[in-house]
Amino acid sequence: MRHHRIAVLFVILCLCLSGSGAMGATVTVDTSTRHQTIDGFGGFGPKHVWWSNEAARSGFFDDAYVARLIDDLGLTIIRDEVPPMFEFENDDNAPGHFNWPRFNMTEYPPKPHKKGLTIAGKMPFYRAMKAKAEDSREPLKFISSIWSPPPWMKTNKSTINGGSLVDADSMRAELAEFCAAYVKTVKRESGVDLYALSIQNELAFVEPYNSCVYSPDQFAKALRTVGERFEKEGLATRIFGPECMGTYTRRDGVRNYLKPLLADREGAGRHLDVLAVHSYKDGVAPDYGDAPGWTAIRDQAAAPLGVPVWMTETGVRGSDWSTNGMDAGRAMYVALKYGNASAWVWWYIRDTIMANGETPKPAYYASKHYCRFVRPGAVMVEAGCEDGAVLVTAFRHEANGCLTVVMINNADAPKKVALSGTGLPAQFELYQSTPADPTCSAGGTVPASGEVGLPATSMTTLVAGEYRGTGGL
Ligand SMILES: [Ca+2]
Ligand SMILES: [Ca+2]
Repeated sequence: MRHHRIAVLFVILCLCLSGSGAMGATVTVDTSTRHQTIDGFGGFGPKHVWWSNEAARSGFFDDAYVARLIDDLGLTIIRDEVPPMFEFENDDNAPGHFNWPRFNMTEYPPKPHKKGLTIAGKMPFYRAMKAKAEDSREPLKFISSIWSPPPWMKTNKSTINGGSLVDADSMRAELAEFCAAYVKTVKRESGVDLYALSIQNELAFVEPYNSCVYSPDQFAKALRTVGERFEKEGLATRIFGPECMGTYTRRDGVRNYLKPLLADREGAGRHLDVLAVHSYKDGVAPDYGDAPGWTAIRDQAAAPLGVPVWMTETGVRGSDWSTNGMDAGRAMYVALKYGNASAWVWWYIRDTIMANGETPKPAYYASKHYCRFVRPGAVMVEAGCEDGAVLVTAFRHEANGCLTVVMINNADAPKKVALSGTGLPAQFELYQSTPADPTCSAGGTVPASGEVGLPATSMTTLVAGEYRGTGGL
């Protein structure tokens, strides 16, 4: 009887310990098994929306916003829209010849007060971001997407309500000239070498705002024409796309848009440098996807083309740490882990992960766990935890001598974990976000040989090595 009672007590004790997380699980990091190289993390736009009337008078950003993105969040990708009215009338009838005075720097003809929708209105923000990144010696990539070609190139003669690019080689050549002129103009006006350009945002959708619909074949033909023009001009700007919904099998998803590229890898397929998707259901409601969905995009589309995967637009859900923050962290984790994504780019930073460009939301801090501590050029290495509620990714940056381990405790109970792996540094800096303090707070240093406490519903980043001021643009 006594033995029986002791056995029962032992079982209860074990249950209590595992329930409280006191029995540690092991997080394994294998730096010798390498996956994708990180291009960066970031989002869209300045502090005030580009279509704001007020900001046209007072400016679209301030120094505090720019400094916060570069020095605090650690943003390394900033996305923008290519202004369609940059060529609101054809410069001339020769798409092979730039008639520069006819490209429109300052006007948005339907709405003259919308200065943020012009090249001249946008360039101060580009120059400020570039200068701040250089001053802080942080890497920064600028990327841009076309929401609509100029109206005269389209079937509906408008930038809004869908329509298509006129299906003719001559008009594809005009689109290619428009893209090349934009890249050259951004360089001339801001000094920025545009890292990547998308020839069409969410190309399956008719929207009441700037939009344009491409069939998969039309997309492939336009992509090829723009890609060949970039080669001819010697432009290093990569082309990312198709910025469709991040679903593999749906009609408006990756499979259909990639089909003509995979069937013509030496032609059109050669010009897609990055496979980019948006994590939405419909262009508005976030859909962060799941492990099989991301893996299908990676294995069946990106891998055969030999290109990286980017997520270039999505929003957030909820408002508190447990929803807004944890959702953002899990979304990035799934894309990184199962899609081997090399970039994650939010929609308008000012509203998506901040409030009015002033106050960070929990999703800002969840992003920071990756953004600040995983710099471009880092390679995701194999990592995992025997406890399925602990979601682990790890990144090794050789040039910076930096190892970053990001751990999400997805459970409602606290956990303790021990690190295991060869060549781990002696100690890490710890940064943590919890329901009580969702601000990615510094928590001192922890020895790699000890246990790390992961509070319930939390994110923890361990980092060793250089991750600030490691290089310019
Ligand atoms: Ca033209
Ligand atoms: Ca021309």
